[in-house]
Amino acid sequence: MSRPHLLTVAKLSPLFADQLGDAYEVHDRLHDIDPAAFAKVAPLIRGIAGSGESKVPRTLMDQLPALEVVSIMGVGYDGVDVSAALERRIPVTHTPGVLNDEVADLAMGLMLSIARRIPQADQYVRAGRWGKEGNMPLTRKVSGARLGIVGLGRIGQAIAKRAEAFSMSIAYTGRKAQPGVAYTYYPTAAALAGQVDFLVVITPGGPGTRHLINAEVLQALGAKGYLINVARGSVVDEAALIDALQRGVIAGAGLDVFEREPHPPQALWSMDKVVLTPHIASATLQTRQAMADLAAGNLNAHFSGKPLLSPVPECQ
Ligand code: NAP
Ligand code: 8YV
Repeated sequence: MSRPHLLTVAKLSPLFADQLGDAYEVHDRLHDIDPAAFAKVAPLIRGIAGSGESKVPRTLMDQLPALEVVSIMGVGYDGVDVSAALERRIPVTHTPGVLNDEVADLAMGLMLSIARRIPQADQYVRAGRWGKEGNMPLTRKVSGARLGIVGLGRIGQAIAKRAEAFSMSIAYTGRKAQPGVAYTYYPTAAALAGQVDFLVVITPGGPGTRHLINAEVLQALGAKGYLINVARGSVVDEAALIDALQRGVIAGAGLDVFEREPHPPQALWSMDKVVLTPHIASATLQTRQAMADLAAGNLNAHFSGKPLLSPVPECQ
């Protein structure tokens, strides 16, 4: 039997791509690279493989009459038009759970980095300033501080667990209070921001959360408050954030995600009160392997007629 044809919509991690090579006929980003060649194979494409940042719009799916499944190597799938997929009963899968620890670890790392000025301290030593200028100025304590989590889901809860070990007080916001959760619930991000020292954002992206963190929320967080974003760039109004940082409305920010990746605004590059990482929250060998195995496992399950391992909630 011929191998199913797949279209990749991102430069896939080799950990994922290498698992597809033997079992599938893979057309690597052909729609972007060679539209004429893509037009010829489009009727054969039965699956799409992508990453959490990938775009799978209706216009692409419309060109693929034989499409049966979309597998995303990432828990976020805000780039996929799930409604369009559902109309054609095309299941969409993602990789929830296996990256919770990793993303939570980076959130804590960004919190410690921005408050304790770890990147700046490293530079201070390397530039020989310790010997010449003496000790660095004092920084901000993280243990025991007040943490606010915007989006207490799988990853948000893993962050809370770590924060408990740091003796932090924990509060959260979401669209509703969660039954059985002891942390204090605030109905809006602004109400939460007003009560915390560190505000960590870990919701999905997409239209439902676009610019959830806006000028009003940053104002509420205040001049001693820090913002950490490990969710999606779209969740924070970046122009409002830059303005708030420039005017001292908030103390600083630790950012792993940006509105236009991989091109974060230059205004942030030279700022001393930010720590910037290039969307690396899940990027360890161990976690990316687990994500790749799950993403490939979903395709393999589909094409061997078995139940999908991790369809997105809308497809369950
Ligand atoms: P999850 O378990 O679905 O949790 C998402 C949380 O967000 C839920 O608690 C949900 O609570 C809340 N939420 C959803 N819509 C909201 C809204 N409009 N306003 C406020 N809260 C809202 O997802 P997860 O597995 O923790 O992953 C969360 C997100 O993290 C992913 O979707 C992805 O975008 C991001 N992520 C980023 C990286 C990275 O590399 N930086 C890595 C992995 C994941 P309610 O339903 O109660 O509102
Ligand atoms: C990765 C992510 O950047 O899981 C997500 O939603 O944003 C990240 O884990 C990516 O999707 C890896 O393919």
